[in-house]
Amino acid sequence: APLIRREDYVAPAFWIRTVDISFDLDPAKTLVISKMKVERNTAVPHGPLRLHGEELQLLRVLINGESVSFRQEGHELVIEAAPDADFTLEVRNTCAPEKNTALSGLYTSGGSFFTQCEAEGFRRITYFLDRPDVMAVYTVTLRADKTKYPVLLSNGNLADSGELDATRHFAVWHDPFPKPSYLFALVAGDLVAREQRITTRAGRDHLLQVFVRRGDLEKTEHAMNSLVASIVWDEARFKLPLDLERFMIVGVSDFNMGAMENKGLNIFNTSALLASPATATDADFARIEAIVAHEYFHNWTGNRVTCRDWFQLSLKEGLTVFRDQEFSMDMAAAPSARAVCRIQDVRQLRAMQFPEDSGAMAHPVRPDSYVEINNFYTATVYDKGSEVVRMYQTLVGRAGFEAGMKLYFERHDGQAVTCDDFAQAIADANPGSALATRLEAFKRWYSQAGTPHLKARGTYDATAQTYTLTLSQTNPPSPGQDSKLAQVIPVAMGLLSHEGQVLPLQLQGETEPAGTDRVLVLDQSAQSFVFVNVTADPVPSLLRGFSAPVLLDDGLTDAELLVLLKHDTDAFNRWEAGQRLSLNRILAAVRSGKPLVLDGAYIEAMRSLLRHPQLDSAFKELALTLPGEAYIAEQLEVIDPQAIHAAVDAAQNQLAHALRDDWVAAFEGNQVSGGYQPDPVQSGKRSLANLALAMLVLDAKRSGDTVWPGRAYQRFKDAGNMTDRLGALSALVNAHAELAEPALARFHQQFKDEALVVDKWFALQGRAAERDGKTFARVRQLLQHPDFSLKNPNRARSLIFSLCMFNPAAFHRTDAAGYVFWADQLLALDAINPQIAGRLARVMDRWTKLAEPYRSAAREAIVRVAAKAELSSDVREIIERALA
Ligand code: BAL
Ligand code: ZN
Repeated sequence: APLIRREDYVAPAFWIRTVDISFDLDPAKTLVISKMKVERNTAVPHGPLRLHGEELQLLRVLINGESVSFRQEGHELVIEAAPDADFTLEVRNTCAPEKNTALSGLYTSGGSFFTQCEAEGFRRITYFLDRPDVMAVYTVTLRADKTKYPVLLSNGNLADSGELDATRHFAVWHDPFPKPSYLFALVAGDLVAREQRITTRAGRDHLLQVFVRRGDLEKTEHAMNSLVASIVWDEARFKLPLDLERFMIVGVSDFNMGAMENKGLNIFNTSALLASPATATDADFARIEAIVAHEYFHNWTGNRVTCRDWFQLSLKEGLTVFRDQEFSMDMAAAPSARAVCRIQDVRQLRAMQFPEDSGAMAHPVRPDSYVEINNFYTATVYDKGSEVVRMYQTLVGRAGFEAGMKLYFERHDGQAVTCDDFAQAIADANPGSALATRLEAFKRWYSQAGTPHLKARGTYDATAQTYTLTLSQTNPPSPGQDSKLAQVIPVAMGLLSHEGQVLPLQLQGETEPAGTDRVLVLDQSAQSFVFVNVTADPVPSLLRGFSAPVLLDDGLTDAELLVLLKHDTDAFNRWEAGQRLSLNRILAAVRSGKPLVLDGAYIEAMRSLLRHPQLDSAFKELALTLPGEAYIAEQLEVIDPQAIHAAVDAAQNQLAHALRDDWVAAFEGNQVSGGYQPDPVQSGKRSLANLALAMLVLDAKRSGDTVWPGRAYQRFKDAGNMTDRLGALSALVNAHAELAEPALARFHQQFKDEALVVDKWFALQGRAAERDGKTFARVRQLLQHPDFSLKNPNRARSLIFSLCMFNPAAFHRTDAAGYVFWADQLLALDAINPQIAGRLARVMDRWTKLAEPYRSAAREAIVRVAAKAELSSDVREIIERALA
């Protein structure tokens, strides 16, 4: 497959204005008839009409009702003799939905039909100009057996429906909004719907529907509530209303992504849709709320204004992630709960995006080239993209950002545009702002890959009462980018005295202090900021709220970090100070090769956090959770996954032991009474109680005590909700307690008919803390379990990805068995579903940084995969980049 370059973009030679498409739905062979109104694009050189098509059987091609000569070149249908005047094009073809295990295009799942067209799935349905800058108005006719497929859905509004004969029926859907083909969707099946009617602020009535399989209806209440909340929020915050009479969500259990924002007909992975207290955890409830919101928000950021080409993917994804993160924070409401949201988002960024940004697949937020666009639905495009949008807001303020969004829609509604268009709109709405005056430099966030390293050093002059803060940045090279320019880095900050008092912030040249919290903008490789009238040697609190996606070295001592941990007014930095104290100790142990021994000062700091009378339980849980092993690895030049794990394990065990009585108090003090609610207060208590229980069971393993494992087993059995049940089960499993086995067996027996819970059962075992190779051995055994299948993406992820991606200590083995396992599963998966296989291939992104013997063994496994002739282009691209 060829490399596609951003700079080679040319507008299409033809526009398709309307599509009248019909489907005679049959799992083995579906007939598709597509009639299009086509116009030549006179703005580009005259050329043939080239339509994309893959895995299709072509039956006929007509232009203006007459047959026309054409040829097939690879995945293109080429018509040389297309007229200059507007014409109608009719294409007939068939496709085979039941054979479609790639889950891209039209496929069957559980006896129903579903589609997934982003990014390039529509070409697996019919021949088309399958690119996002070709936008058409669609009318869709579905014909199918009425008993097997009583529900027939597509985008937009239902225009007609009825019987065809004794066994078949039809429906006609019309979507008035021109859209790119990637937003097309259809669903046909035996589904039931939860319905709600709403009237928006604008006074319009809408029908909201959530379609699922019979039996799942009661698990859709949370999704429906989340949808209503999303609609209300987008109208209030950004003045963006729902624009369709009907808004539908459909759940499907075989799905590559979390969900898809098809216009008016969102299709969801059931894992991102279905929740009941008995089957879903608090984290699931939060994730569902965020994803329902995300897909809904795409209706404006993605659908009304879409991407000109796939290099601009972050235009819609970074922006929409930012919007869903803001929504989740606003839903959490209380300041402390907002901080918890932010901490969780940053933890995710550090765990997934930072390693990506320093590995073989490092790419800018707006990539320059790709072979397979599916490989670029990445943490960089999504999560770093969101951080870039957040920096706009930090630089122009919240009101300025809202004004920028308004201008963006005024200019571009109905268009397919670029990241530059977005940047220009935000800047133009904020003339003279810190953004507008540095716009070109700011846009380096789109073009330069890699995580900037920000260094901060301060000096206090007691006589002059000045504090000079010097900020500097380095931007390490990444594949294809050897040297880089300085980034524009907004550094939100404050100063505290060593006693914890907040100090006023007055920069040299200012006549009075400008508050106690401000944003410095670093736009050079180094800059000094001089604060005046500083009455005490300050402790700087930098990058508050994680105001830029960088790695910060502030050189603070333990004593200074302890000041921030106790007193910082910024909850994020308070958490960060605790993480840094932990990180410093773990890194020292890993670097020295000596066993980790936690010191008294650290233990006491953690104890006072845990005992703190005012801090929220949710915050305590985050503060007492050690940094992730992937993030720890990012701080090291050479990665020894076993050494990292040993240090984390030692820290965990010592915290468990030293704070034992405090963990007992935390467990007992965080029991929830009353009915289950997935709100911040209840879920915070459950998360801290679960952490405390895990610590107590871990410490019991060391001491041989049987009381806490027994209590955990009891709690597991009696739990009134999945969060508590899974928490107790994972405490037993991760500590390798004897009761883990009967608990796992009982859990499976109890939930064997709940696919999403069986996924949790596999995932828990795949992620279980490694001890003596037991976890790895168990995962290998579980491959043979009758419930395991590589065909269902959720199931494949639950076992294979859990081990390879989220369990470094079980995966990186001195005998290389983990890598052999990876290569075997990757090749098996690639033959079924290249997109999912492409994700699994990413596990080896960072192999060059591994210590021996891991490095050589990893290389051998990668080379074995590369030697396979019939790899998908998805996996081939990742593997070639890894070996480059
Ligand atoms: N557009 C693909 C799924 C999502 O990001 O919403
Ligand atoms: Zn999205």
